[in-house]
Amino acid sequence: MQPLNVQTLNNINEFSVPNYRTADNKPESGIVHLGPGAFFRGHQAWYTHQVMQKLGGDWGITCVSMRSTGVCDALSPQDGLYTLAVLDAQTSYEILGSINEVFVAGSHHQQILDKLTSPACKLVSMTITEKGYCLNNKGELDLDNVEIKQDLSANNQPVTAIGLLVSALAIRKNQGLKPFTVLSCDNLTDNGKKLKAAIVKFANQVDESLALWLDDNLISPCTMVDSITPATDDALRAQVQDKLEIQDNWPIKREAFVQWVIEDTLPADCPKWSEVGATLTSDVRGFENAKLRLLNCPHSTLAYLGVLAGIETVYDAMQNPELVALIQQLIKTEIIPSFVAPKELDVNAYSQAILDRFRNPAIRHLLSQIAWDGSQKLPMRIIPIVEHNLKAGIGIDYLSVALAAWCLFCRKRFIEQETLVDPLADQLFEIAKNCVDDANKDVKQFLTLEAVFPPELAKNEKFVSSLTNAYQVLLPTLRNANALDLTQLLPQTAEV
Ligand code: CS2
Repeated sequence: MQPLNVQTLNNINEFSVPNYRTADNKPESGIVHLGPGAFFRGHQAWYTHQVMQKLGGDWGITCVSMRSTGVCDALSPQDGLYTLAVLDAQTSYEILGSINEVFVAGSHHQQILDKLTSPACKLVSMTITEKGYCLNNKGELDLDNVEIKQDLSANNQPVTAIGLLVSALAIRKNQGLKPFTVLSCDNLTDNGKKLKAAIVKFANQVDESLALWLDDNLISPCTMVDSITPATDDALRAQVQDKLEIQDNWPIKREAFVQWVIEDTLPADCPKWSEVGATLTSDVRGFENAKLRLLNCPHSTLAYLGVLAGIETVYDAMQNPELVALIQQLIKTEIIPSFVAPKELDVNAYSQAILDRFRNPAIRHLLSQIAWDGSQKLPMRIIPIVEHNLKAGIGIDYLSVALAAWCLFCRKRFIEQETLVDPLADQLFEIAKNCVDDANKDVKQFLTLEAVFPPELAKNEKFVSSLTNAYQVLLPTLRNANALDLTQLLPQTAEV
């Protein structure tokens, strides 16, 4: 089987290949991207590929993996090229060429710094997940974070994205260059604002004048990103090999639906993503709120309840009538009333379309993947709704079910001695160790975790009682996946 690379591109006949990459020519890297995971490769790298396909331009992407060497090892031998499989009624395939190269922070520090400080670099985007920003529960840079402390105290190579960005921006300032634009593409509310604030706060610890310069000059638009991107599996590798007759080390798959909303502060000297379907708007917050609340919140709810019930994928969970009824009640009675949607969004239709996406039989999206990093995700996608609803006198009982399911999910991982993928795994296992199967006592243990439950909320009687009740109802599932009985939580009239 021939390997995928720029030499073999010409041999791929039936499928779309990049028209801007040849054996002896590639666009310059106008973009550096931190965190080239599957989501980035299926989403932003695809938009940028579309831009270059249609309009050309020097928008090649230099990728930086902050830790793992996997993407670099897989894509370097194939000149950054990879296959995107779009899963719908029929699967379509295209080869994307927007990635020029992949570096690893620990091994290629000088190359990365050279790229970041080159005048050609106009934009640094990132998908580093919620934890990559090192924020505290107020959404501000956590100066007590061990890695932030490390980056602030030593002259070593930075290990955090924030540390790396500030070190490059400091050099740009000294060289009289403009700062690059920074673009957060993670599921955080006000992601651009939080990112800029974190960068300025870090810079302020290093050099006050740098912080002032960044405060005045750093452009950091907010964004909302959306496309369901399950992890690559061997079945996809085999499928790509079979269809394209080419060996691709790391193809990517995603659903056909794709959305990118970017704040209209994006400077002109950036790829024209709006020419290929991205939306530029002044109200990203409205879209972000809608997506975090109507997609990510139900996603996490399904993930934790589903894992407790021994269900593997989102599609499978959507075949369970009780789970679906619970999600529908959650959406209708607690999520939709919790926020003001942008004028152009029909919330009911949007929410229905999301549930239809969850039912896509072509997508095998593992609940255990969505369950990762709960301590980082819940404060973005569930806790703000609870806080809002308590103030506004709106229900919180279904939201509590999601949170109780998460607590029990952490305990389940502990009891079964399985890895808990979460930066707070040690703390969570310590809590799990102290649990005694008494809902009142166990919930109290979890509520001590300030990173997830702000102290005000942890003291709120209505919340504590709702969470305790949900925990009590779900407790039997901890040791018996068949024990999930949601009927007690659903109104008598709910359609199951
Ligand atoms: C999911 C998201 O893993 C998760 O937490 O909720 O990755 C979700 O699939 C994307 O945000 C969809 O755009």
